[in-house]
Amino acid sequence: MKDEPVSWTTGFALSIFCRTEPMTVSFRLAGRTLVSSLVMVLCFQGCLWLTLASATAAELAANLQGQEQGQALANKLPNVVLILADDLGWRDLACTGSTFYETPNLDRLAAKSMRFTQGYAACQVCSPSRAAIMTGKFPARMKTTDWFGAAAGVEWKRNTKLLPASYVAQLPLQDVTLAEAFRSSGYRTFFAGKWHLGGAGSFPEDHGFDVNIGGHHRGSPPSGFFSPYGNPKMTDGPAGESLPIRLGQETAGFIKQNSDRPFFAMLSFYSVHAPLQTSKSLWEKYREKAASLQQPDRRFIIDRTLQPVRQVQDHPLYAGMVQAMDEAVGLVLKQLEDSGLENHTIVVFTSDNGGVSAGDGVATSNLPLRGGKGRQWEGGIREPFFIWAPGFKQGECSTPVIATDLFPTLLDLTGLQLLSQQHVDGVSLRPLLERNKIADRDLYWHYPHYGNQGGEPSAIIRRGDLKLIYYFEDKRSELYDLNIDPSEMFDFANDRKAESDELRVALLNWLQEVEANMPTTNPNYDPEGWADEMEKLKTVRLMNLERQHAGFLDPKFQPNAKSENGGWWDQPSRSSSGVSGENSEK
Ligand SMILES: [Ca+2]
Repeated sequence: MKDEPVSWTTGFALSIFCRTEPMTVSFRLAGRTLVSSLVMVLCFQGCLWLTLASATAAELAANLQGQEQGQALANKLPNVVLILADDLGWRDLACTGSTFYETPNLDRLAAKSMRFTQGYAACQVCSPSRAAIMTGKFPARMKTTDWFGAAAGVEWKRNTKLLPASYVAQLPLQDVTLAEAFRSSGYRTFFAGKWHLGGAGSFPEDHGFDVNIGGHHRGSPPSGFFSPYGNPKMTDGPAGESLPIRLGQETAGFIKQNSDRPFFAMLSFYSVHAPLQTSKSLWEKYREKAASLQQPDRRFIIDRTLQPVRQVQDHPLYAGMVQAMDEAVGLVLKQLEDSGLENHTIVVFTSDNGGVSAGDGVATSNLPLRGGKGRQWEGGIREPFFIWAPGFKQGECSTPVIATDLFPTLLDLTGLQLLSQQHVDGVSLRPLLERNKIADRDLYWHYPHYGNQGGEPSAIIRRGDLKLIYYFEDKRSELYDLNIDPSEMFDFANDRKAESDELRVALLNWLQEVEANMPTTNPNYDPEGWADEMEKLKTVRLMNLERQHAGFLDPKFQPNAKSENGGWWDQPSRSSSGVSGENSEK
């Protein structure tokens, strides 16, 4: 299996460039996905879970039968731990199909969770997606459609056909957030990590969190992933301390201190967003692993826009970051066990947008999904999406679900009252956790912006297996059937015109209904300049990128933490440094 990334790459690249037999490739990729999925370990633990207010008497009786702790647990509302990764791709975990990254703790969590294989972020970039988790509303409805800080309108300097739409750059204060809902029900609320939902007046503590460690206006760690952090909302640790490990420790500490009262803890990693930084020991580990694989002829392809797309998972710095985050998750899971709360705590894990296959650190590949962070294809929005709810079902669920569902789901699972006026774009997934169905519905995305990773101004509707992407530049549509073509290689927009028209009308009606902001024509657009840029990309830039990324695997690679693509950090006092669990001193 060691050549797997290469063969995926080749198949995908071929299907992009030679559209002769895309279906063959897609089926093959889908088959590989299935095999990967089957590798996921199924292990059932008969966990006690009292669903309190929403459980029927019969269910409650069944749950209590044979459980000694029943009565004690019934006196306390279930806890919730929501773990959110930053920029983690759908295939960035061993349990979701990666053969390069190592994630034993998340694999363990996944094994006892309901794993939603078609779980989505609400946007292909970060702040909108996070706002949707906090409010249960789609970003288009709140006008929070781009990452906070992105240029829009006349501030836009790139040579593009459209000027990106204006957007609201803070989490709306009038919304009742998930944290406020829990706090008003007596929960102690805790936030650690990346916020990126506004500045002063819109910090986590302004939106319902009792405790905020490290959350502020920025979308990446100010001074990187090792202390000193330069984070205005967090004290520094000892020089060289690992940020994800620290956030895991802070979360575990909060759990320990609050084990006798209901809590809602949100661990919102800065990982695995750029800058790409890891310890020397982890870089060495993954460099050797990558070097042992058959080396690809090329790591990147050009898929329509100006950012080359990574096709191979073999970035040693990124792999180190994935491992560090996984170890931090392990600390939290262990604390739940040590505090005797593992059967009384719902744990959710997901990410805010797809893996960065282009732009930024060009860190990973989301194959067999097309594209990555910022882009409108599945690689930009489909995520690992696990819900561990003790007493509910575990296994796999292929019903499409989305981050706005978390708000009503968590209220429902904890027995709190739903706030139907608030989480209007989500539904409770509880029926799916009971192996029942939820009503069919359309899912929508709206990104009237140009992503830094090559994303195009577009909106999306998903209905059943069909996904229509509508492009604002030229009002063109792409129609994909995700059941037979999860890699979005085969555009049916012309062949299945009636369905395409129907979905486009539904999408445009929805955009009108939510009064979505739209991009406008760019009077300064220079088509020749664009063509020149594309030419430069295909020659100089692509070659440089290939050379640079092959260089990460060179045994002579030298750390350079200040370079555009990061470097490793090495703690001077130890030869084997920092973030690895067994090496970690804290
Ligand atoms: Ca992100």
